Amino acid sequence: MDVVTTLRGACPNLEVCVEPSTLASHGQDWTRFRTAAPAGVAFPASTGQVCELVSAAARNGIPLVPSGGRTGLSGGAVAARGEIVVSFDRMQEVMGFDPIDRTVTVEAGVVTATVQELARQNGLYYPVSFASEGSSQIGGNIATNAGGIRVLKYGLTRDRVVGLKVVTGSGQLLELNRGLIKNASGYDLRHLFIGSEGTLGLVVEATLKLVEPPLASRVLLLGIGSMDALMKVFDSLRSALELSAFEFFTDRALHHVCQANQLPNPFETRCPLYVVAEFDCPDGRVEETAMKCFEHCSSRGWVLDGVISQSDRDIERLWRYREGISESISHFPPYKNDLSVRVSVVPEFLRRMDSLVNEICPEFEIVWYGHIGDGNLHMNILKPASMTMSEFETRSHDISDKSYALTRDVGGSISAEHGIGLLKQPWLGMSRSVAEIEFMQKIKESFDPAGIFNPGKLLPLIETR
Ligand code: 2HG
Ligand code: ZN
Repeated sequence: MDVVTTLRGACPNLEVCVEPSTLASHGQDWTRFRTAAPAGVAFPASTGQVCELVSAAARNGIPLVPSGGRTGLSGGAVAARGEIVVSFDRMQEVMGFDPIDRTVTVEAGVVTATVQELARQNGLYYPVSFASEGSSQIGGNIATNAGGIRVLKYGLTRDRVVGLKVVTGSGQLLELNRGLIKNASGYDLRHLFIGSEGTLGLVVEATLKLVEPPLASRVLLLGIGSMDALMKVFDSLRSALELSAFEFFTDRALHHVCQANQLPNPFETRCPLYVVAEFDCPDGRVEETAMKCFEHCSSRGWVLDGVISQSDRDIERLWRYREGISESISHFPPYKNDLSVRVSVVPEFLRRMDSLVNEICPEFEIVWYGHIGDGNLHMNILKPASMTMSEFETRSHDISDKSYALTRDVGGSISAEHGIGLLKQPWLGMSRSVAEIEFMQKIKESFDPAGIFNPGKLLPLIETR
């Protein structure tokens, strides 16, 4: 019997769709290197239905691919091997807001921007923010421990999750931490699920901690001459101001974002590097400090040109130079790398990585941007128009072998915030030791004994059928 018929028989009330257009849309995320080929897409409408679905899948050895807003960039939500996709599109309820605890409890399918808006309506702030927040879902954010642009001040998704409900591989519901701030009662299983990329269980509900909103903020867009200068600017700004973001991009990135969005060049002269820095600016005194800092950096020759926002519209306009980059190059398509190193290592790492890629594939264009204040660099290698996808993928894999070895040698990670997923799986050993991977496998076995959750993602594929 095929898996869809088996599942429909075991869970008669569960919606399982086999429409070709739904299979194509829900079997894919934003990665463009695999073709979607799921057997069906399940749309559970409640936690109870998720439990039922998972126990039926475990009994029958049916692989499940959890799927949120499908904005991932590592293939974590790609179903290319006849799996059942589990969509949370019908689990989008806001369960509650607690003004004393300052938490919001939501089902896994609630969109990130909805949580931000809910916080705003209640005079609070949900600081996890990134370009795809308008469609990414909380369950997916938790599965990848999403970061984004304000990690510098507010931390990652992990730092916001105070409670979690997950369904494990036997269909059992676990309620983890229950919104507590302090809980010294043993292993904090919640943190195992955060960043587990859907390999240990399905997140069905989360309680998220909100924070006090910044009173007001300002954004600086700066043109900078070199990486060393950029690090000095970072140091000056963070000593003087309460920075909430410190992002960088190169001249090539600026070229693409301007072209795709018809944006004017921000300055008369082109600069090798650009920074978008946001800081809390509650009063004129802070603004004065920012101006002094800017003058100091300019007088040292670290900053070549710059502009400061004067209004909320300006803030939005300046952020577009950074936030629009990923989309502006998506049609090439790019071979994406989401690397992290200690901040102190960034200039040397960038130099070495640039010359390594140029040596192996001089014809490839590299576009760098990212959350440099956290040491998180997005290295995007663009496919030359004349090259086939399969040749591009092979050549990019050659680059990965060497670039990830370099990342390992400087003590970095091959994934900072996008996850290992399917695309980076062959190189997991570049960031994790053999012993670590063995422990990860044992942890997976204990939560998912039938091996049904996202097989082949993060950890190597073990055939179950
Ligand atoms: C960003 O920071 C996103 O813009 C996407 O994480 C990164 O496109 C990328 O490589
Ligand atoms: Zn990013």
